[in-house]
Amino acid sequence: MITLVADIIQAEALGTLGATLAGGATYWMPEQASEVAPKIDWLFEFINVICYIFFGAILILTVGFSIAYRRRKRVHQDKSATHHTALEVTWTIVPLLIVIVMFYMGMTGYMYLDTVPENAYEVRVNGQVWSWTFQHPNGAVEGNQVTLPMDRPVQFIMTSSDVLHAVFIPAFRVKNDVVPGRYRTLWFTATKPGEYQLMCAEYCGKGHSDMLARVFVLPEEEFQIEIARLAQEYMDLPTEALGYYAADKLYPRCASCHTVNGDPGTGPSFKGLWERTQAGEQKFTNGATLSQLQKQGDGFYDPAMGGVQNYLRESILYPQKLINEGYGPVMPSFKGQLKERQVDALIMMIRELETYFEPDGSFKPQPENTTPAEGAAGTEEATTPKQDGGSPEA
Ligand code: HEC
Ligand SMILES: [Cu+2]
Repeated sequence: MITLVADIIQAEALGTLGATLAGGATYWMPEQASEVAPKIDWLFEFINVICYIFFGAILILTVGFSIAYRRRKRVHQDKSATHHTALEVTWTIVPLLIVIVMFYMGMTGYMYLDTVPENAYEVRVNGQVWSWTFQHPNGAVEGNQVTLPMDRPVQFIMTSSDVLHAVFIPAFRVKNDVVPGRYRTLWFTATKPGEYQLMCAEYCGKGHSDMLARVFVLPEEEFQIEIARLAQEYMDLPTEALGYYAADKLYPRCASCHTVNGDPGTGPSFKGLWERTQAGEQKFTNGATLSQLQKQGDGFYDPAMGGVQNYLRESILYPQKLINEGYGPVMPSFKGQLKERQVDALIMMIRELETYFEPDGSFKPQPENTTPAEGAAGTEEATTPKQDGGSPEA
């Protein structure tokens, strides 16, 4: 206990005096990686230190008075004074001034964060259970990761496909809600190259704690190269690499609901999905079965006429059309979130699941010869798809 208090005092002294731990982090706060971070930390410390001063002063006076005026024989027991105007004015005016300073600093900071600079780099952010999509002005789309320029204001224009989410990037000290049916914005200027954590800060259901994204900040020149590469990423891939691309880059956005090892999740496992669809085994909440649908109409679902691909593509883009029996209508639509070629890539992955995943569901790395030309930062580390389907109850 005593060492803990000593630690806090020491760390607090470090943080407060401006001496910092690695990367501008203080005892309380993570690394400072945006232009507002030091300002926000300063205000936090200011309020913190005032709290310490008052805590100490009140504690000392309480203990001191308790001892000085405890019940004793020789103490005067006259009634105490009812007023002391000078004292009362002091203890009203001083805290009032302090609170006004806090309000002023908080309010100007809030206004500053609420006013987006005009030249900001705009990224469209979409939240859906339980993943993030980021769209760049040049058409590049990233899932659960976003590449951003350094030393330039960045604006997130955010919407949700389903429920309330919130974007929170602790190292940048910014956070804002993401609300279905309206746009919300958030802006910051990243000041250090590196990788940072973005998380959802609004409880949005079972997979909420998995709703994470990585933020890559690159110096301007590297950023320009990387963003151009990202826009072409899946277009340039040879067809045989598409399945790996899907397993590595796209499947993580399905992993909170669909496993690849056969375990049940919020949605049906992808294991055996191709075969089930070919055989028409799916039963839907409207009473139909897929094998019935395969025989009807213009052959849209007929496996002999590309019906398996049609069914899978439709399930990804219009998931509410047919709901599998035993599951809820909770899958978000990926229309607009995935490009056609990315949907193709996912279908290819589902078709040959064993090529891309071990039986236990872990990701099989891509053999060397299909690796696209060297990737820049942000693409080197493979995202290991979740193995448990993000379903803690299961
Ligand atoms: C929030 C959970 C959730 C996410 C995320 C999700 N799905 Fe689903 N998915 C479901 C549920 C629930 C069903 C079953 C109900 C239905 O048919 O809509 C389903 C059904 C499907 C089906 C039909 C399965 C069958 O057996 O007929 C396909 C294909 C599919 N999802 C693909 C995907 C792909 C690809 C992704 C990622 C890009 C994805 N889903 C992301 C919940 C999700
Ligand atoms: Cu969320």
